Amino acid sequence: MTKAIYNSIQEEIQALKKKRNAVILAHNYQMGDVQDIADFTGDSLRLAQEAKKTDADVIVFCGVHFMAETASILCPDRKVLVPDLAAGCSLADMVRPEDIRKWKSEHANGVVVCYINTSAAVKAECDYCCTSSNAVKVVRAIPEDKEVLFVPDFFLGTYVKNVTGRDNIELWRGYCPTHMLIQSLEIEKLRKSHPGAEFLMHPECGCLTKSMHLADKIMSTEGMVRYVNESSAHEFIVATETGILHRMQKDNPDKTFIPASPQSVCQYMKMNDLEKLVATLENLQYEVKVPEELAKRAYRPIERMLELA
Ligand code: CIZ
Repeated sequence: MTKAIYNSIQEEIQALKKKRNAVILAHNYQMGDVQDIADFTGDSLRLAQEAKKTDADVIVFCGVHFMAETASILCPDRKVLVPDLAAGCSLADMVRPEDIRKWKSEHANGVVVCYINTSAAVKAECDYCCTSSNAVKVVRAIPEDKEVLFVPDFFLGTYVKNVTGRDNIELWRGYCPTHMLIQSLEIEKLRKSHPGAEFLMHPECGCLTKSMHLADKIMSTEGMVRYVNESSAHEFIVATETGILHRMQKDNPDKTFIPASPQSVCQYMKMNDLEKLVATLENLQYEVKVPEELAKRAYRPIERMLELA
């Protein structure tokens, strides 16, 4: 059989997508050309919700491993594929299921809230899941007399503690190395050199503990994207992984977006590319399938979050 000839790799991906009845989901931190070919771009929660709604037989998740696991948990009857199995998450790797079991055994009154950046095996040990857009809401829903064990992101946990004013929150000491690069000194300089710019900060940022007061808004990536579309400001300092600037700039060509730290590039997010996407669709590789028993347990904290959100 002769191989079809395409004018561009994008055309080839579109043809393969049709052949496989696939949907392509891309996280806000993906490379621009991967975001552009995707059917939906968003944060992990929005993408998982799109996965749940889709009629497609195949879900290609361009993001990192825990995100594909979440899609597999929510859509057990679909084939969930990732272009590169090595695209992991350093933050998610900072806590293991046995750590949670030990933590719980030391806090009999504790309720464990895990950030979505955790493995399915960790989620299965937790009571509630949350994202950066609903962490405050999730924690507020937990009775005041219960101790909250927040895992794994120390900075997001600190933000939640600050906003809710709750003292009984224990924080795991995990962090995202990419967001850790965003530090207060750079922020202070940028605020001075761009006095008219609005400053948007992601709650995973390393500067959060010192410079929370400097932010106009502290938001998830999806919150930021929505916000810049609606704001009347023309200039924004954006403190998160730089991949998000692609979507912001595309939706708002007349506005200026300044990365708080141009070095804040997640090496794992950038492992997916168009060539790998072709191989994914051609060979139906690489499948991420959370085993049924584990998926059932990991679904509970996600379901609680979705009910609240
Ligand atoms: O939930 C996500 O996708 C992450 C990791 C961050 C965010 O704020 O969107």
